[in-house]
Amino acid sequence: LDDVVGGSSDKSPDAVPWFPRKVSDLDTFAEKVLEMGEELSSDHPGASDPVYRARRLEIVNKAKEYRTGQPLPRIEYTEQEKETWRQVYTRLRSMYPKYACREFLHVFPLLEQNCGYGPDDIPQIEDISRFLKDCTGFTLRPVMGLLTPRDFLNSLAFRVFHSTQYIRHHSDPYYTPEPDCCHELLGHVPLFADPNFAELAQEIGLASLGASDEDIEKLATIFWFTAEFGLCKEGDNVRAYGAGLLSSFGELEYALTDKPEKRGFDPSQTAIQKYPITEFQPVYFVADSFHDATNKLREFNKQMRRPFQLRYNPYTQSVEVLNSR
Ligand code: HBI
Ligand code: FE
Repeated sequence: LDDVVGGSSDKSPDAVPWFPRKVSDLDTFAEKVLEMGEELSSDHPGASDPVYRARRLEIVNKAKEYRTGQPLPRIEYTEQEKETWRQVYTRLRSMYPKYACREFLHVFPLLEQNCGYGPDDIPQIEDISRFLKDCTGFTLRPVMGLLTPRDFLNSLAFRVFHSTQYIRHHSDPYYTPEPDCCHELLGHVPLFADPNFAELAQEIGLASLGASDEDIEKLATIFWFTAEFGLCKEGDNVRAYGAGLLSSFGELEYALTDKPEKRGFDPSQTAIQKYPITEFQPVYFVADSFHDATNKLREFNKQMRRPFQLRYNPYTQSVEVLNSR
């Protein structure tokens, strides 16, 4: 079986890329970050601040050392970091009632009651992860920075979300060129507590295991237009559920005006839509519901070619490989 599925020595064009089979296999991603894990690119607002860089290193080193089963690192945040959080939290929190989807608005007060969400301090991922596990089985893992799209999506198959723990630079609280804890904890976390969204996210993850590079690109694009920039219908209204929107007041407001184009979520079209990464999106996709989006995605995934089938076993948090050639 291993000769065919996930064999790393096989370099033939239709060889199946290696993929994690069990949740502890995700430990192999701990030191594989794309950028800004230990370095900061020159256009990052914190790049020339040695104190910020040293602090980042301290936080990402804990992520580098973390292994499955250990308690998640607790970070004692500085007054300056808390102040940045306060500014972001306060401004976004006031917008949510008008712009966020109903699932997000249902969960947010529960995070305030159970996980230390509030303007005064940055919540700890250990507390959040326990809460999510109770809701949907999702857990968090610390990460040094950006993972490859393949690694990042693969972890969703196991209902694991990689979360950064550092915060953006204090000089510009309303801007970050990369995911930080404001984006993860305010944007992503609330939706992972919703059973229907959790299913959608896991479905993207399962489809990504052993997928071709071409299919990974499609799935990453689907992730972009759902989990990052997704809109959904609520009666006659449209609301936001994407984390990129829910962690950016500028784009959250803009997305729900009639300036951008809005199309219905349709995986075969959504998967090939081009998008800018440093500007507001010109096009958004609107889901009828998470359940409907999941059904459409399952249908779409059937046309992806993999020489095997997978079954997720939630008792062991592992995937079983079936019908391998
Ligand atoms: N890595 N840590 C991390 N967080 C993300 O949100 C993330 C990533 N790698 C790739 C990625 N997002 C997206 O570009 C999609 O390709 C999945
Ligand atoms: Fe994100």
